[in-house]
Amino acid sequence: MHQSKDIDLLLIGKTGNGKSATGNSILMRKVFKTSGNMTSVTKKVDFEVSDFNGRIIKVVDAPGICDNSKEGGEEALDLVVTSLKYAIVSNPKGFHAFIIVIKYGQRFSGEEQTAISNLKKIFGGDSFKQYGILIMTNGDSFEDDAEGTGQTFRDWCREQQGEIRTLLQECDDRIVLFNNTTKDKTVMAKQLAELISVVDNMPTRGARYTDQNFKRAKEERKRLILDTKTPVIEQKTLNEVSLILQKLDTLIDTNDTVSKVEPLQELLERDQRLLNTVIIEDKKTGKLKKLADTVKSVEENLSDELKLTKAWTKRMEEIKRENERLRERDDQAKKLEEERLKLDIEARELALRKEMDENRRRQQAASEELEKKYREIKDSSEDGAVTKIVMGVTKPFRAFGDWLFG
Ligand SMILES: Nc1nc2c(ncn2[C@@H]2O[C@H](COP(=O)(O)OP(=O)(O)OP(=O)(O)O)[C@@H](O)[C@H]2O)c(=O)[nH]1
Ligand SMILES: [Mg+2]
Repeated sequence: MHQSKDIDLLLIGKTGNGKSATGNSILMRKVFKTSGNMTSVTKKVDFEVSDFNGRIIKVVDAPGICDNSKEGGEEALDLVVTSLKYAIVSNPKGFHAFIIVIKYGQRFSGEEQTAISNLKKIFGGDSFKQYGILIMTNGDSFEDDAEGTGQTFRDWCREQQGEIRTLLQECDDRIVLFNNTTKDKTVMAKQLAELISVVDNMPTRGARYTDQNFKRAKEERKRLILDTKTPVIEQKTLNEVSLILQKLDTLIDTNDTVSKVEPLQELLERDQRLLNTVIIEDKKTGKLKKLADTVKSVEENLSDELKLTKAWTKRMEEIKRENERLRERDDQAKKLEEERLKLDIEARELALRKEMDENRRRQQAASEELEKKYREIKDSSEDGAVTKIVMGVTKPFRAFGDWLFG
């Protein structure tokens, strides 16, 4: 047995099982708010202390754990984990025990089991074995049921089978029955004394569950949160993948390669963002690997299609450019030909003119020569000789000769 002056307790359990009411019973005063219906009441971590026979008892109350399969269970679990993390951090000395609150008269349902198993994962695999104490509320109902049967609570515990048996074993049979409705201080003190005795006889011998222990359970918590989130992430991711594939399908059917590039690029980026989210959510657990592989294969598909489309676009552009170049070349060739023709015509014109000029000059020279000879002949005025000469000159001048001597 180990008796420490202070006793620090953390209340945990499914919502509505009576954690806050139990906290009030332990502190022997009404400090925590309790609920009258099934909706959870405790939304944040709260603590109070009481002095019981010189022992300072601190009780930390926190939000209860709900059924994760229900809508919003994922956020509710996040809230519980955050709250419990806060409860641990804000009590640096640590806790002597977790008070796992269960309710008498309620079938130990799957929901209850999940709640317990999730709590165990939050604190770490062997945390209940070392630090767990069960408090069964609704002790008043038990008294009613047991009345006249002679059955004690211990007897009842021994008779239990199945999951509740497992839980009891897990907590090394540390269980106390609490009636939270009693106003009788003696009853209150008796049940509290019993609880303190269980705490004093824990095998941990006064050791506390601290932040260090909580940190060690980090991986388990990560997995638990992911387990709860996985179906939601899967659904969301697959919806997005389906939308991406639908768009890709319509794009593949489009013949206009140029107009496809941008939407394909956008789709690829959208898929890459999705892949990133899945990888982040996986938190290196490998749980979302299959999902990530699916998104990755879509990425590869998109990437291939984009590469092909880009290559086609490039080739199309090259052909277009080639055509333009050809057309330009045609235009240029035509221009050159025209230029050449023009030059040719001009050269021919020039040559023609030159020839004509030369002809003219030649004709002029011939005419002058003729004139000169005519003068000479005329001056010598010898008959017959003139005719002879005139008959020897060119034809055009023969007419002139004819006229002159005719
Ligand atoms: N009859 C009877 N009712 C109890 C007992 N303990 C708790 N209750 C009732 O059970 C209901 C839920 O109790 P709470 O203490 O609010 O439960 P909780 O676990 O703190 O719930 P959350 O804060 O929502 O997680 C309240 O109406 C309590 O009065 C008990 O021993 N006997
Ligand atoms: Mg409460």
